[in-house]
Amino acid sequence: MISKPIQCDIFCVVVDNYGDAGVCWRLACQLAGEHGWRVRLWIDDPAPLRQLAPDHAAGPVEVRVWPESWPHPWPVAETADVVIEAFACPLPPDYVETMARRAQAPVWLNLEYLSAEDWVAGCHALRSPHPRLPLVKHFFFPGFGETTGGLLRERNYDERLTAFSESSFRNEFGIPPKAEDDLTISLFSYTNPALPELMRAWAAWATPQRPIRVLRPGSMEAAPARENPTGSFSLHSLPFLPQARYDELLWTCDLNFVRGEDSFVRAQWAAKPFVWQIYPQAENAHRAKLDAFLYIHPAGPQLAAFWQAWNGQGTLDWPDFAASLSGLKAPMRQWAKTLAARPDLAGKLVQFCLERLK
Ligand code: TRH
Repeated sequence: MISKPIQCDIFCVVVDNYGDAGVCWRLACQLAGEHGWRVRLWIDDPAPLRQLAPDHAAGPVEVRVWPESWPHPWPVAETADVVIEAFACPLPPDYVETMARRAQAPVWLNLEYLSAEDWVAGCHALRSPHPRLPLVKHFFFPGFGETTGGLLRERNYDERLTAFSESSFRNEFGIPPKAEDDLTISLFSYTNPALPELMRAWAAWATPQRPIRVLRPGSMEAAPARENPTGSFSLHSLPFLPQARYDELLWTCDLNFVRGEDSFVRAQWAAKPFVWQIYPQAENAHRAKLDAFLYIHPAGPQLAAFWQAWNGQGTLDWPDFAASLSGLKAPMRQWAKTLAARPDLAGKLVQFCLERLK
C-alpha cells in the first residue's frame, strides 16, 4: 500500500558548483508544491542550497543533511515510496537494504544528466535490477525529445514572467533604465580563457549609441559598476540571486551567457538569445553534447561558430555574432514554445512513478 501523500526521498551529492543542488531543489519543490508529495532532500553539502534558496527552511521540502554515519539498521518507516538518486550518487547501503524490506518496493530512479544526444531516448526508463536484492532501479533521463524525461519547468513560470517588472529589477540593482539600442548581457560562466578577449571586443564594439551593460551575478556583494572611458561599456557585479530571481535576470537581458545544466535550461525558457558554456568533461566528451544540442536547435547553424569558440574551439567573432542577434530572437521564442508544449520533467516523473506504485 502506498502512503498518501506519496513520500519521496531525493539524494544529492554536491560534486561541485551549484548545478547538483540546483536541479535537485527545483525538482523537489515541484514534486512537493505542484504534486502534493511529501519530499525530503538529503544533501551532503547544504552550502550551495543556502545561496540558491536562502529561505529553504520555510518549505515546501524538508532538507536533511547526510549524517556522518547512518543508523544501522535503517528503519523501514524511514524509507519512501519513491527514491531518487541524483546523478548516480551512491545511496547509503543501509537505506538500500531497508528499501528491500518494505511491503512494496519503492520506485527507485537514477535522475541522469541532461544531454541532447541521440542515445538518450533509447536509455530513458531502462531498468537495472539490483544484483542481490528484489529491487529495480530505473534510469530517468531529462531531455528535449518527447520520448525522454523532459525538462524542469514550473507550472507558474508564465504567470511569474507576466507579473515581472524589468524596470523595478533594474532599479533594485542600480542598472540604468533600458534605452532603445542598449544591449544588456548576463554573464554566468566557468573560468574561460576567452573572457578577456570578449571583454575587449565588447569595449571596442560599444558606442554611446549602442552601449553594452554586462550583469555578472555571483559576487558575494554588489560592487560599483566599472565603465570604459566613454561609459558605453559597463560591468555590473550582482550578488548571487536566489533561484527564482535568477530567472528575472535572464528576462531582463537581451543576451544570456549560461553554463552547466540548470542555467542552460532556464535560458531556453527565457527565450532570449543565449550562449552556453558546457561543463567540461574528460577527453572532450562534452564536445559531442554541445554539437548534439546545436544540431537539434533551430538556430544551431547561426550559433555554432560563436558557441564553439566560447567553448575553446576557434576564434570569437563578437561583431559577427552581434550582427546575428536580432535574427535569433524568433527561433529562440519558437524553441521555447515547442519545448513548453511538451510535458515537463516533474509531471513525467510523477506519471512514471504512479504507474509503478499501483
Ligand atoms: O553551477 P553549475 O556549473 O553546476 C553544475 C555543476 O558543475 C555540476 O557538477 C554539473 O554536473 C552540472 O553543472 C551540469 O551550473 P548550472 O547547472 O547552471 O547550475 C547553476 C545553478 O545556480 C542554477 O540552478 C541557476 C542557479 N543560479 C542562481 O540561482 N542564482 C544566480 O545568481 C546564478 C548565477 C545561478
